[in-house]
Amino acid sequence: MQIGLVGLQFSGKTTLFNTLSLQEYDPELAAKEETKIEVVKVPDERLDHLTELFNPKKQVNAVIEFFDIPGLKMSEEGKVKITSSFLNNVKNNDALIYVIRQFDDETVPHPMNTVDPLRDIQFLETEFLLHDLAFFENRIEKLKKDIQKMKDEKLKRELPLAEKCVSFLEEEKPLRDLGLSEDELKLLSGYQLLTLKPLVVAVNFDENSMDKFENVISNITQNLNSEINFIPFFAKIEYELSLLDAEDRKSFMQDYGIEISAKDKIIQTAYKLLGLSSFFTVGEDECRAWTIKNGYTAQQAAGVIHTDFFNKFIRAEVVHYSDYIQYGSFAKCKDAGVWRLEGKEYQVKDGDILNIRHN
Ligand SMILES: Nc1nc2c(ncn2[C@@H]2O[C@H](COP(=O)(O)OP(=O)(O)OP(=O)(O)O)[C@@H](O)[C@H]2O)c(=O)[nH]1
Ligand SMILES: [Mg+2]
Repeated sequence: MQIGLVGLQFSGKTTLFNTLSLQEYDPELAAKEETKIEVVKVPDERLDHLTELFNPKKQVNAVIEFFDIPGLKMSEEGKVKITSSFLNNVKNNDALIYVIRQFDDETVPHPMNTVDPLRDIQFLETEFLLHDLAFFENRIEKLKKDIQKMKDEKLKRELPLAEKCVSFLEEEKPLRDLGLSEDELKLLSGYQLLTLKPLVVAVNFDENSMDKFENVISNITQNLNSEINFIPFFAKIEYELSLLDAEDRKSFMQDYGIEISAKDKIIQTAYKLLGLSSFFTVGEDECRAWTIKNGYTAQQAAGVIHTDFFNKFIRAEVVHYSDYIQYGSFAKCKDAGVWRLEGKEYQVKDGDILNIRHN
């Protein structure tokens, strides 16, 4: 799973990225105009606990890939403009996080000169909307020609869908709010539409702007055409805290009134937003968390571990994490009747411990 950090120049993307990936902020590296990629472990206390119990050779957490994309700058004509390299970087992601600046700092220029989070969000939304609209205008023209040439049922179904998307975009609404069905989403899946990507807006506050928090968020929500998930965070403070050891970090977080770190908030929200959950495999060699989409069957989950497990699937042995913790061993789980053998259609639950039986 790939998540892109997107925004205007100097909004705090690299500072957040370094907080997520526990790297030191290097101003020279941060100034380079290239996308940086980091694989970030998904923290999971349940997995930590399983590792304590099984004492395996290694623990493997689920991971998310974060892409730190260079921000949009003021051009020579004195305007912030979207570029094709920026769009290409954005397209590749499964979900987007807009990193929006609320912090005030005269030494860090804002590319639009003033701090105005609502304007910055609307700027990105409008540009992405126009991108999707332009895509559909070309696509519809091509579809009409192709439908005349060949009698393709799929193309015929795509045309009204494309037209529906255009009407929605023309009302200045992002496609993620259109409530498309599974089938419709499948038809669009090859197109990397920007306003269809799940979105979180992370607003970067500083110590001085903390008390404006309620006002800022309500001003944004009242003026946007879309219901958006917000994550307020403090890039600079949280970056500094991420460099401390766990205990100091906890006590400083309490001092600042930060209940959940930006890292945990972002990962939790991403999981929820993308409809993801985790299952575990355990053993002497490794205890591991695997990421699946909600609703995956046991066979699909087996396929995440290995395609052979999908093809040669027989049954899954299943115990839920909470049952395992309650009873303390697989044998005791069997006695209690919470250890089950499930077939390929079984829907895996977040926190299931699986052992796949295969040929
Ligand atoms: N005062 C203050 N400075 C911040 C905050 N967040 C980031 N900065 C500073 O702003 C500057 C730019 O931060 P980056 O994280 O590199 O910004 P960016 O969004 O990655 O910028 P580009 O990659 O150029 O688009 C750095 O000097 C940061 O230390 C903040 O919350 N408060
Ligand atoms: Mg950066």
